[in-house]
Amino acid sequence: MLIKKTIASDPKSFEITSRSTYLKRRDFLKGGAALAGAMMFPWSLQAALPKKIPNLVKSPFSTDEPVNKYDDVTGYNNFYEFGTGKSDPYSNSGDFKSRPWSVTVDGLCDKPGQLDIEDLMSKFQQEERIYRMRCVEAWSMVIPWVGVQLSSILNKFEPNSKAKYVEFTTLVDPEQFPGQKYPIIPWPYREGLRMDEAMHPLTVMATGIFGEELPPQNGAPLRLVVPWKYGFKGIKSIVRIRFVEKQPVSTWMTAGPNEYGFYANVNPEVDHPRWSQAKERRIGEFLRRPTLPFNGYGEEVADLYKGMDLRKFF
Ligand SMILES: Nc1nc2c(c(=O)[nH]1)N[C@H]1C(S)=C(S)[C@@H](COP(=O)(O)O)O[C@H]1N2
Ligand SMILES: [Mo]
Repeated sequence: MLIKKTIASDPKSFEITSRSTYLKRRDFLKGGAALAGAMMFPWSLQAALPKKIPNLVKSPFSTDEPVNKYDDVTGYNNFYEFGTGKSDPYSNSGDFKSRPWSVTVDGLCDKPGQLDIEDLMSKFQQEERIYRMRCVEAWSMVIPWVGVQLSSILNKFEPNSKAKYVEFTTLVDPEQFPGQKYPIIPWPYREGLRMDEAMHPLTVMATGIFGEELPPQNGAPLRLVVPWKYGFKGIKSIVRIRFVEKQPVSTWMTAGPNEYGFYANVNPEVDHPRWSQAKERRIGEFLRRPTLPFNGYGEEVADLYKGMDLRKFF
């Protein structure tokens, strides 16, 4: 397994550039609009400030590519529950409530139960992992995720030998998710992983970005990150995790079975029926770059698919 070491004191590009823009914007908020609002609604100031996650550990799994700007990571999103436009999730999620929050974990396991978000934040070591993300729409970003290795969560519930897959489900709440008032895709959003994919050390349950708790548009309070797969596998605002025997049917398989498969491994050789997957535009860059098999994580994960025809299992 190839692990790139990052040195803890390395100044990451977001600390130099976007971080400072972000802080400036926060100062502006503090001094201006939010303060005016806070005088009338004193509780609003606190809600506007993202919470820093304490005791972060830098993960050796990180890439050392420069990270994208905070404003792109939080302003250019796919989250159809808030609308289909790239800025809709930012614009429509201001009042989203991600507390209290718990996830039901059940199915083929010996200790079914609940995963409480406060327990996840306080009892599990939060790591920062800088991963590439590649969307099926042929753009990509590099994001400093904060999160917990998914396997360490799943193991607490003791999946049994019948469990072959894990199914994930997003919250249904049309009051908070205006997009759910329309049949854009079949709600709730669902995703799935094979057990070995779910247990792979690169697979993360993310709780934050840029050292702070996830903003709603990025999937608060917890979402999946599977860096070698297309972005749509990274299901947001999860409320249920279920161990199952049969391969789950994901939302996008239902919406377009010949366009989106279960595996969704980033593969420059298998085109989407309506466009090529050979290249990608890194948000913030002008020229497109060639897409790497498994999004550049092939050395770590290609073995999981040994002997499988990846054109058939796309
Ligand atoms: N519940 C839910 N999860 C979702 C989506 C969505 O519409 N609803 N969009 C997916 C897609 S297509 C992508 S590319 C990623 C985008 O994650 P980001 O906005 O944090 O970059 O979220 C994924 N998770
Ligand atoms: Mo996507």
